[in-house]
Amino acid sequence: MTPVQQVWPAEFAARYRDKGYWRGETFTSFLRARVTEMPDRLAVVGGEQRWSFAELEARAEAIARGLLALGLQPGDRVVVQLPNIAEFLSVVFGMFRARLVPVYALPAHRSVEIVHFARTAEARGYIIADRHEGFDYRALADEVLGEVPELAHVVVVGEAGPFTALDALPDGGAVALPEDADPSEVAFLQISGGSTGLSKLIPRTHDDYTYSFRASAEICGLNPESVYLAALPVAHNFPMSSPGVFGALYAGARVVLASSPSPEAAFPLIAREGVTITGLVPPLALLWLQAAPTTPHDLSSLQVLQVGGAKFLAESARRVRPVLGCTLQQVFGMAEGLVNYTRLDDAEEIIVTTQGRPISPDDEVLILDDAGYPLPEGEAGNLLTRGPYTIRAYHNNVGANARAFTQDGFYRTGDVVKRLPDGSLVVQGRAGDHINRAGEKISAEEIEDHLLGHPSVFDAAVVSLPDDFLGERSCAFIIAQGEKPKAAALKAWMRGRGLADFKVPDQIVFVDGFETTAVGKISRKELRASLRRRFLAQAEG
Ligand code: OOB
Repeated sequence: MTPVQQVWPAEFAARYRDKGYWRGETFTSFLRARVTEMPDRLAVVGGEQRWSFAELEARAEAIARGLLALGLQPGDRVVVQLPNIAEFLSVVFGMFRARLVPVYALPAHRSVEIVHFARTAEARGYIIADRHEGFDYRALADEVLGEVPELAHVVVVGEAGPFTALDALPDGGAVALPEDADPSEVAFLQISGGSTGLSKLIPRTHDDYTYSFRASAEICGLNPESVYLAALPVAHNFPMSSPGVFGALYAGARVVLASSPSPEAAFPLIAREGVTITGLVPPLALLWLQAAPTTPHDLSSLQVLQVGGAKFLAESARRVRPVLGCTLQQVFGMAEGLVNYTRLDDAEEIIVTTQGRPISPDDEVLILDDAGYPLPEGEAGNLLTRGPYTIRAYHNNVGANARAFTQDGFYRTGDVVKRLPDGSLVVQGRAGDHINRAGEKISAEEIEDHLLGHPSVFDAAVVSLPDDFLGERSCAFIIAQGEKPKAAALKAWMRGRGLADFKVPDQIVFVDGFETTAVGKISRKELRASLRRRFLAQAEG
């Protein structure tokens, strides 16, 4: 089994420790600390469940023993695909206690993605919910097991069917739990938005991740009186750690898990639980702004609305304070590390027009031109970064994975940004062919590969188009061969491939050919750009 690791050069690691960013904390040790300080304080609310810190820890320990008794071993990787339910937290804290390594999948992922994660991580287990939003994850597990039999242990929250129920794990009473992890060890594998091809796996250590959510909790003003609503899928880095559920628990605050981010599901929870802070992607923020003025639910407890994952336009951003009566906080982050926040006491103009500034004084930010030279202050260019919670390598860091990092360890984010004199960043766009559909990242290449698998598709180019609601939507330009398929049939066929729904192109446009130059084919990148330009010009004209 390939070991999972994340290593910073010794001089950097020493500096990050000296400066107090890396404090030797682990997930297990910080939860222990909260239990010691405030055992009976309510920590987690999800569905019918209401757990104190002590109860969360006790459940995690029982799960840790049960998973080891089942046959998993410390160091094993386990794909965790759970919706926003309380058990998400007992399961992952249980895994940390047993030194098992979660690989976080989103509820929207289907067999193509899960098989890819399981294979890349060499996972030995898979933890799912029975059903969520009408989808049966046990059927998905069957499908995945057919392709990855090594994924021997499937554990189900709810009705287990042929698998093992979380509630019926073997009695681990006699199992000895391992020593706590070394804080420099990898705690989990997070998945990247995926700039090219399939998602990469991101190894994050206890040291670096606890720093990122501890500092985030402070920037977001969390304290034991705060109530954090996890509205977005909690396996995503934003609701997980910016400050997310972990930052909230770290601060001794309460976490409330919403089964859906819709106003219908979230507003009653805000009123009932006195939610003080939550995070949304821009399209959801627009829905909330639309629904808030007429809701019967009292939203007055809400102090901070975070918006991130994709660009929140200033016109919308300006409406947050007047409509919701709370402070907007823009969050520009990435699963690979760097997270930027507007600060709660920033001037309103900074809050609505920028995507914030880095968490750490030791986040190094470079803005370079395409040749790799630094640009004068204020000019937009490629953002590269390195720092105390930004990875230096992906899992399996070869080929394209390795090319995401410079020789001296900077991560090429793929984002084009400019920096204002106060250090705030303004996101201008992306350098890569990447569609940011309402915060969900889609690689053009990955979708083109799928389309090319269809017998009637001769060639395909997938591009992003501006969309009033989603920010960006995906459009596939297709050259058909033989009988031209119907767009709806092609979309249905894509779904049948077993990939996440959000990756199915929103729009399909058939074309007779793609432009080539005298010299031959133009690059995919130029082709996508030109298709996009011509389509938009036509739509306008
Ligand atoms: C967050 O993480 P990922 O890994 O799903 O996506 C990262 C990419 C960034 O490189 C950027 O292209 C885009 O998402 N992005 C934004 C943005 N926040 C993220 N683009 C414009 N404005 C923003 N505010 O999306 C993520 C991780 C942690 C916290 C927040 C978001």
